[in-house]
Amino acid sequence: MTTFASGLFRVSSDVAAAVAAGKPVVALETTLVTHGLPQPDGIRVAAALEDAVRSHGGVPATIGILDGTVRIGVTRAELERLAAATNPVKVNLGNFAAEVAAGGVGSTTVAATMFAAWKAGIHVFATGGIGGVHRGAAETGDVSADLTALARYPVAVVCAGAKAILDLPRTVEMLETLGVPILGVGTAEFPAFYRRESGLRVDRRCDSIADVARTVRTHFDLGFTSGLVVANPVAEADALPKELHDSALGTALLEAADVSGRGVTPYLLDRMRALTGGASVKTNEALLLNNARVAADLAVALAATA
Ligand code: PSU
Ligand code: MN
Repeated sequence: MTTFASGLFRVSSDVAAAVAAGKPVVALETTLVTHGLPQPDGIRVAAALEDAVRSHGGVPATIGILDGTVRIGVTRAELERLAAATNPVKVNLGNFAAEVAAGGVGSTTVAATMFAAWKAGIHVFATGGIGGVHRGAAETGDVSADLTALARYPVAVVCAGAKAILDLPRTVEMLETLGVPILGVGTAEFPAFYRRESGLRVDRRCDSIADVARTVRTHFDLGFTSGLVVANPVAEADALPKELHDSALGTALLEAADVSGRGVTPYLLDRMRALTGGASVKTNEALLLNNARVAADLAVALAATA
């Protein structure tokens, strides 16, 4: 266990050793465990993501907040504490310090995980789908802090695009405004989480992991301090069928009219689960595993060229 001077960050010994040796490390978030998936799926998937990273030659660093410290590389027991916590706080950037100071149990979103990964010297991160500009944001102002973090922290985020529950055209516009490159893994189209297509473009289509790694390395070598979106579409066989997807999403969005703030994304994901008879959870799990494998391959490729 490595403890930063401040004592606020605790890095597990295997992650600290891997980072120090320049080995491939992949950060993983915990909000999908506590808020994105029902239990016991959340805890099971979290362990499966770590295994997927390992089987592709990477060292997983699952991140969360426990007992007033930021944990980088949580143990299985700590993961279970997170999953079992009654009301774990969903931590982004704005409530990060408050949650650490309060000493409670917090799960880290894409935004918070990017921040912690960067502090620990980790530059590759796998998640399901990033947050973005919500539908109706013109009235509510609800834009995910994930976009803020992408603009700020030099971490490549492997994801299946942004969640379809969002306003995807505005999310892509905002990424452009913030100067965050979007790389498509084997696709020229920005993926829409449960489905492969959105009709929106990416900045660069990469047809191999070596190509992704070269572009990510170039971004960092140029001196950019922002992150990148590595958009890896769900496999066709795992995608939600279009009709089921569109009808469930339409209903979920109508039902979510009265939900606001940090509850919106978990609410919509849970309604998608119920309205698709559990199929959305299977799709979510499949795309997460796919992203963990690609992130490990990317970390391996980056480590080889360091
Ligand atoms: N990807 C998933 N499931 C999730 C999330 C991502 O497959 O639950 C989480 C991430 O932690 C992301 C968060 O940061 O949803 C976005 O929440 P919000 O829209 O409130 O920023
Ligand atoms: Mn929000």
